[in-house]
Amino acid sequence: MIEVFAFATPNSVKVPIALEEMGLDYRLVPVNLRQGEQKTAAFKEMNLNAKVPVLVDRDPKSGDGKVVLSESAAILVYLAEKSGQLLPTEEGRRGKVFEQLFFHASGLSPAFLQAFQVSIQSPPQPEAKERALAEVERVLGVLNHVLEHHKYVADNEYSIADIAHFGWIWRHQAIGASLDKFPNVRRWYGEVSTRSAVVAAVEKTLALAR
Ligand SMILES: N[C@@H](CCC(=O)N[C@@H](CS)C(=O)NCC(=O)O)C(=O)O
Repeated sequence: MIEVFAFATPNSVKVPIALEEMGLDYRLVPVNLRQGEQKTAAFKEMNLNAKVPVLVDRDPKSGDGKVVLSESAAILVYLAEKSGQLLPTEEGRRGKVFEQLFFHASGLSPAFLQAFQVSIQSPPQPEAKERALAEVERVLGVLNHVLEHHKYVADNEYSIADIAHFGWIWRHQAIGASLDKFPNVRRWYGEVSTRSAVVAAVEKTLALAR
């Protein structure tokens, strides 16, 4: 059984989505960020960086003992390799999935995180908000271009790269962003958000904060 230490957050939701898509058994273990549970010594033993998600696999495909992993993109790659799903083996297509995963980790995710942090600042900082949203729009523009000629973000096959981007784009309204100017992203978002695995994972992830 795989355990996922998570909360109702954009980085957390990626992991149950992948697990639902792959049909792997798992259990979500809530880590209440509002109460600072990610900073406890017990949690930091799993992830010194004190952030969710963390995956614990007591039954890895090879090797002894358990695997404990942080960093949502690394977890997605681990699960794809474990299940043999959502990561193509052909090197060019596999490279494209990694391109999007790295773009996610170094571009889209930091832009959305910055915009989220600015959006909850008190007192409000309109200039900082405008700057942060401009960067969100820039990265959404890049993705819109990618999706102009492809069904999914790494070519025409759904992959872990779609799951990575979905995690943050799922929260676009919360940071005050709109997909209206990005019709290809909107089309992709509508399609991904209605997949049964995504609906189930989102529901279970949101329940962590109830
Ligand atoms: N690069 C990490 C980022 C993880 C991350 O930022 N997690 C947030 C929730 S989405 C968190 O745990 N924040 C709590 C904190 O910073 O104290 C990943 O992709 O997993």
